[in-house]
Amino acid sequence: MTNALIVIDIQNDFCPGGALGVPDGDAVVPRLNAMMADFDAVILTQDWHPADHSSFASNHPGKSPYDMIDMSYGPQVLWPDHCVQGTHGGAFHPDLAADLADLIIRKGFRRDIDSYSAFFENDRETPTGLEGYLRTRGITDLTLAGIATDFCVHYSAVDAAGLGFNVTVDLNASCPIDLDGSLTAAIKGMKAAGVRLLGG
Ligand code: VGL
Ligand code: ZN
Repeated sequence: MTNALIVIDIQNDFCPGGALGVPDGDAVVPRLNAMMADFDAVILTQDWHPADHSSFASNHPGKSPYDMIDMSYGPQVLWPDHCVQGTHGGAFHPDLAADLADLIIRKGFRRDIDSYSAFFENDRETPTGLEGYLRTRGITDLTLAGIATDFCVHYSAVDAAGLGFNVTVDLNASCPIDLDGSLTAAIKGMKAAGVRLLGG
């Protein structure tokens, strides 16, 4: 068994004071840092959008953050501008031990498609390449944690389980956005996909 810790989107914009700040988003950082030593590989994901990204409400006249729209690939939540490439909001939280990561995988960099999952973009078929990296390193077991439990952690975990990895999500090292019941739906979806849930 070879295991990896995948730390999802611990970026300033998802922490208190950030554009899409989740209450207590920064509280999981010490726990994540401590967990890193227990794994054969540490991977960080980074939400990384161009300023004209189609998931931003500001790029859809008349729309507000958290409205839903139909994209070519299905329904999409519109978000406040966040994690714009090269900005402070897109940078990792300064206390995250990012130097200990083997790989940083960026997602959401194509204007016309959002990407919650670390494995596939929101069309559910365009790969990020992470699967190939993990397989070529012989990694079989994944622990995922970070922000947001009900979006990027959830989608990444369900995809990883679907790809045949043994997947655990550590809820004590994760933080939700919790939009219209999204946390309850995410927990249900992860359980149904065979994801092991720790804590919570
Ligand atoms: C995320 C909303 C928009 C996340 C990313 O990291 O969960 N959520 N972009
Ligand atoms: Zn995003």
